[in-house]
Formats: sequence, C-alpha cells, structure tokens
Amino acid sequence: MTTVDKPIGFGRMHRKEDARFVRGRGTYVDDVNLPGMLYGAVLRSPFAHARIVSIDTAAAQAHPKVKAVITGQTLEGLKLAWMPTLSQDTQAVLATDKVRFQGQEVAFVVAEDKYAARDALELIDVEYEPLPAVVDARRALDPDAPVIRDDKEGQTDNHIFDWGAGDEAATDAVFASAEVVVAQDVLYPRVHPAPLETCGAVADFDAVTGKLTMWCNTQAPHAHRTVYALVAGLPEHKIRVISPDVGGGFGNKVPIYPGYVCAIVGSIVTGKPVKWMEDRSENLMSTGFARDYHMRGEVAATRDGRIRALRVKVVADHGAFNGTAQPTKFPAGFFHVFTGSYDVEAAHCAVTGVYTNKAPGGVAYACSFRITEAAYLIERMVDVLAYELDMDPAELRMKNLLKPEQFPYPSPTGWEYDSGDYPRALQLALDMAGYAELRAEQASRPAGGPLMGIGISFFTEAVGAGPRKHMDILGLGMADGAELRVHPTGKAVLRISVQSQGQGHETTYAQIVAEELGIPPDDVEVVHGDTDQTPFGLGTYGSRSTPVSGAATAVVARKVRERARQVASAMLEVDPGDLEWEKGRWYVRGDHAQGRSIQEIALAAHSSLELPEGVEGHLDATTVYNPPNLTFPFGAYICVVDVDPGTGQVKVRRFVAVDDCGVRINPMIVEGQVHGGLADGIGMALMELIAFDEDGNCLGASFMDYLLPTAMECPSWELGETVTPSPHHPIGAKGVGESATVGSPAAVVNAVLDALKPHGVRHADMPLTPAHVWRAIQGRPLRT
Ligand code: MCN
Ligand code: CUM
Repeated sequence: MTTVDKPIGFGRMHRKEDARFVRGRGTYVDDVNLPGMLYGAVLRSPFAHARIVSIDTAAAQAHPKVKAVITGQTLEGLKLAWMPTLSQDTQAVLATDKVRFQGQEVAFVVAEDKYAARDALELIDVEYEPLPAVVDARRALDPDAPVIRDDKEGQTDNHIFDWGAGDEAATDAVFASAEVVVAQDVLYPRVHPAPLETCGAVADFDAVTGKLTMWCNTQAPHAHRTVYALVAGLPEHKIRVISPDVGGGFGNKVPIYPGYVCAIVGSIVTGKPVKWMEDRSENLMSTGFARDYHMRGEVAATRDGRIRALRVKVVADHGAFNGTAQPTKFPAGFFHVFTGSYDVEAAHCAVTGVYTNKAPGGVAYACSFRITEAAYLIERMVDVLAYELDMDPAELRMKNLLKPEQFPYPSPTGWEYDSGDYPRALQLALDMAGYAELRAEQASRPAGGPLMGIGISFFTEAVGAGPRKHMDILGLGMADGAELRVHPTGKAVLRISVQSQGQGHETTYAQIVAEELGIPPDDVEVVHGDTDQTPFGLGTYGSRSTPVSGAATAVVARKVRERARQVASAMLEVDPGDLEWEKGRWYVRGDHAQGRSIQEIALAAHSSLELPEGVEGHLDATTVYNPPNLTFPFGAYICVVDVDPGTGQVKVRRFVAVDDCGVRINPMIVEGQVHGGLADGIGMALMELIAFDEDGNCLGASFMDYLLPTAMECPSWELGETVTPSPHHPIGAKGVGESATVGSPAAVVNAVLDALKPHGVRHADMPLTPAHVWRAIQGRPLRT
C-alpha cells in the first residue's frame, strides 16, 4: 500500500495534472479545434526506394472538398522541399526526386474534413520506378550497394560518419597482453517508442498579423520555434509554438516531421488553420524509431575475472535521413559511456553511421542519447565473460564495480561521473532478490525440465545535457531558463522551458518551489509548453528536465528567497544579515517569534512598504541554468524468468530494481517512471521489433505485429532505492526518466540466457520471442 503525503516540498504526493487526466479533461493536439479549420493527410510511398517519374494531382484537386494539394514540386517553389534535421543533415519534406523509405511523405492534401482528405489521397497518381533497397546496415557500405542519398553533393556511398572515443592504442595494448579476451556480436534491434498519442499539429497562419500559431505535441517547443524561423524565414517573435497536453513522447516527439511543415504550408496556402494527425501505422512506419545498433564488443580480462579493457565497433543504422537528435559533437549520442559502472584501464569505441532505406531516427525511446545501447552492450558483455570464465555474474560485477572513493570518477572515454556508491546498490538488489536462495533453487532443478534464469544488470547513465560549452543542438546551447513570480497573495507562477509528456512536471516543479520557499505545491502554478509564455530552453529529452530545469527552478526560487529577505528586513527593521530562513519564513536570529512568512512578505513586497535602497518591489526573479556537468544516476536490476524449453515461452517471474537518482523530489513519480521503464525493458527484450523484408517493407506497422507489453507480461515490480546526491546539482537530484528503460533490457536478456546456459547458449539477440528462444535451445539461433 503506498502512502501519500501533503508535503510542502519533497515527498509523495498525487500528481496535480491527474485531476484533469483521470476525468478525460486533458487538452491534446487533436482536441484543438479552430473555426474554419481544415484537415491534412499525407500520401506516403509504398516503396522503400524508387525514383518518382511523375505525380498527377488533377483528380484530387477536383475533389469537391479538397482545398489544396501540395507536392514536392509546390514546396520547391517555396524553397521548402528540404528541411534541416537536428543532426545537420537534410530531409525531404515531400519527396521530389526519389522516395527513400517505405512510408516517406510524397504529397499533402488539405480538405474540409479528414475523411475527404484521406479519400483524395487515393486520387493522386504517382508513377514510381522501383530501385533496389538497402535494408541491412551491414550491407550499406558494400561497393555494389545502391547509393541512397544521391541528392547530396559529393555523397557517393551510404556512409554518414565515423566517430570514436577513448584511447585506441592504450586499449589495443591491454588487449594484446590480456589473459582472456572474449568477443561477441550484439544487436540492439530497431524498436519504436510508440507513444499512445501519435504525432500531430494544428497550424494557424494569420496573413494579416503575419503570426503563425502552431499547436504541436513536441517535446521541445522552443527549439522547434527556432528551427521553423530558420526554415520558413519567419521572424521568431511571429511564431508561437504551443505544446498542449502530450500523450507520451518517449523521444518520438523530439524531431520536426514533414507533416508539421506541411500543415504550416497548408495554412499559408489556404488561409485557414490546418490540422494534421497521423494514424498508428504512419507513426510506426515513418516517425523517429530507436536503436538499430550492430555492435561487436570485446572484453580483455584476467583469468580471475578482473576486467581490464573494453573495445567496441558499431555500425549504426540511421535510416534514409540522419534525423537523430543529440548534441552536435556526439553523432553517436552518449554511447561512449559504454564502460558503464566498471573500473577499467582502457577503452575505445568506434561508431560508423550509415544510411539505409528505412525511416530516419535512432535516438528515441527513453535512450538518454544511446545510453540504452551502451548499457545493454556492457551488461551483455559482462555476462558473456562470466559464461566463459564460469563465474557467478553477481560476483564478477562486484569485483569490477567502481568504488565509492573513486568519485568523482574520470572515465576512460572522457566523462566525469559525479557521485555513486555502486556496491551498496548491487548488494541491496541481491538482498532484496534473495540471490543465494534463487541460485540454490536453480541448482536444484532436475535436468531436462522447466528452466529458470537469474539476470543482473548494473547501469550508469549520463543525463542532463548539458554544459553549454560542450553541448548544443543545431548551434543552440543546452541551457534552460526559469521565471518565478510570487503574487501579492502568496500564490506563485513558475514558467519553465521543458515540456511534460506525462512525467508530472506540474507537480514536481511546484514541489521544488515549495521546498525552497515553503509555498504549498497547490499554490504554485507551473506554466510550460507555450513559447509565448515561457523562457527559452531546449526542452525535455535525455532526462534533462530535472538536472537542468529542476536546477533552474531551485536557483530561481533561491533568488526569490533572497529578495524576500530584503523585504523582510524592511518589514522587521533589522539588517538582512540578521535574518535566518526556515522553510516558508524569515525570522530574526535569536528571536524565533519575530518573523514574517513568505506570504506576508509577498504582500508587503507589493505594498507601500518602504524598501531599502536598490531593492525593487514585487517578488520575482529569472534565471538561466547552464549545468556544470551531467548527472550520473545508476541502478542494479535483477530479473528472474521461467522458460518453458518445449515452447520457448519466457515468463518474467520477478523483477527487483534498485535505483539511485540522488535526492527524490517525488518518490511516487520516480517509482512511476521506473515502472514504465521496466515494462519497456520487458517489451524490448521479449516482444518489440520493427522488422523489414528485403525490399524494405516495414513489417511492424501495427500493434498486431509490433507487440507492446501489458500488465499480463509484467510482474509486480519490487523497487528499492539508495540516495547518492549529485554534488553539483542545487538540490542533489539526478534524472531518472529513462533509467529503467536503459537498465532493464539487459537484466531480462541475461536472465533468459542464464536459463539457457545448460543448453550451451552464450548469446542470442533481442527480441527473445518464443520462436527465437526455442531455436536457440535447438542450437539454431535466429539472426534478427
Ligand atoms: N524526478 C524526481 N526526482 C528525481 C528525478 C526525477 O522526482 N531525482 C521526477 C521529475 O521531477 C519528473 C520525473 O521524475 O517529474 C522525470 O524527471 P527526469 O528524470 O528529469 O526526466 P524528464 O522530466 O526530463 O523526462 C524525460 C524522460 C525521457 S527523455 C523519456 S524518453 C521519457 C521519460 O522521461 N518519456 C516519458 N519518461 C516518460 N514518462 C511518461 N509518462 N511519458 C513519456 O513520454
Ligand atoms: Cu532518447 S528518448 Mo527521451 O531522450 O526523449
């Protein structure tokens, strides 16, 4: 039974936003209806790779309810056929020369209602000349592979980038002298964030004022506004991006999609607001997918299990356009945190990005900028090493975990981990799971019967991008603003730049203000998701909200508190230096009864009270927070599975998750975030896969094929926590929104492979579907 408090500050409390969500009173993009609004629909390519010979729109134009048909040719005239991606590539808004993945946007119809818009799509006649498709990233650089991006000058193959981190020579030297070396190909297959609400927008361009208002379920309203200003050449102050309630983002809603741009063009062309909402198949086929990382990991170790060095080579499938969204300097995101939680002498990673005839993406689905892939790789490799050394995987991890006294820890690939106590977290997880008893149960199983497996993963994340001198997206530094205004009656409004998609920001940010100022959370209104109403900042992804905007909120509240001190000193006629703070009140040192509450101070700040020289009236402040470092949350997960060797069916029996995200603002919300991420992990490990046939047809374009986990597949989670505050964060908090998605897949996969150990199976790739597990037991594992 969970308890709920009514905290003035940190603690468990119900989410304020749930009052509208549970009553069905949220306002999502599709709830926005404007007078005279028209509806857009996208015509998509049936081919993964084909030349466009001609497009005939005459019949669609003639449809009585159609107001406009837009093609790549229309956009070329407006210089809008191509748009920049968040990774300095270009992406077709509507295809002009070729289509490069199945589901790519080819034309846009604007009609009086959404049914007519869809009907008219069928009236558009496109002649295609099919081309051979590149579907497998490992084939993309073959000399005879068709060149996908022949639109780019000088692009003669499908190569995007080569990037590496760590010391290659030092790593090779350790490998050359190592007692034991193990290598393993590990695939993190393509998966999809699949938020419940698909992507969509309502664009409203007012030709008289020249103002564009864009309702759009984006995770980054301010960044989108700046990109629209650059792409469309509209002045930024004439663009207002409003992100209303968002029904899940999970990274899917970071990029700018062609549909958004088409809605804007549709509104400019027709003079009416235009709504565009994609359906489920469109979402799965064409919007930002995740992973698709082909990794070869190597571990150098001593015979008694001391890990000395790590090496990995990756082929990264970015799809047809490089539309990933990570800080500019890091084309592989933060994959180079792949040494994980272990104390190694040297490490090196090399990542090659390639184009394929698949939807663009790569960085999405609670990945913390590819830390999912990194954590999965290292945790799989540790288990492969344990398998080869015939060592217990818990013991092997304990032996190699970083020690508390090593923090702040400079990693061999250039990070500085801020704080951690790893052995404590792992020990807690082992104790909660009853590890020794589980192993005893496993050992007592008769051969040939049902299998059980115990899987461990230990992860370290780097979240909170980022120090702006190291990190930007499209040249925009990764800092975030906050504004706090306390009104005369002591009620406050906080304006922030990040965007909730279900993480409960309206509650937790109010709790931060409450903690710092003593104003009850219910008296603090959190405003976000509207560029006209909030300060500039880069938005929500990479679990950066708490590390960056949470810090900004604490800082701005402290500024207000200092202002309140000045006002209180005038009220009490004492020197500001003689005042002491307790939550919600300044009082005279040595005379506790002599004090003024924050509410009394707020009223006085707006009154005729004479304030000291240089102290302005009112009670408000602004700030921009530029984090000095990222925060490094971590955790220890243990999964127990039962496997039926006859059918290959895996049942997750138990899941123990110990998370350390520093100080918890709202433990209930943190637990909710962890629950969601653990379900994600079970989904990816056992069920989820966006597959393609050799012609590039997407085989996971509905929830009939792309399976998501439900309560049926999930056990009752067993959560534990340790608290190691971040030393550089004003309230000691670290991000947590993606921790469990990062940490859990390896625990599930390790558990299944632990169960299959008696059958001599060392590794098998996700998703471990019954067919896949069964074949692995038969010694004929599937390649995904
Ligand atoms: N929190 C806390 N104490 C901490 C850390 C966090 O109370 N020490 C609270 C925060 O205040 C916030 C929530 O937990 O209310 C998540 O915070 P944080 O870790 O900062 O993550 P973000 O708010 O930046 O959310 C982004 C993250 C990402 S990148 C993905 S992807 C993901 C995730 O959040 N998408 C989600 N969790 C999601 N949860 C929901 N319901 N929907 C999504 O789309
Ligand atoms: Cu990589 S998904 Mo989240 O960072 O929005």
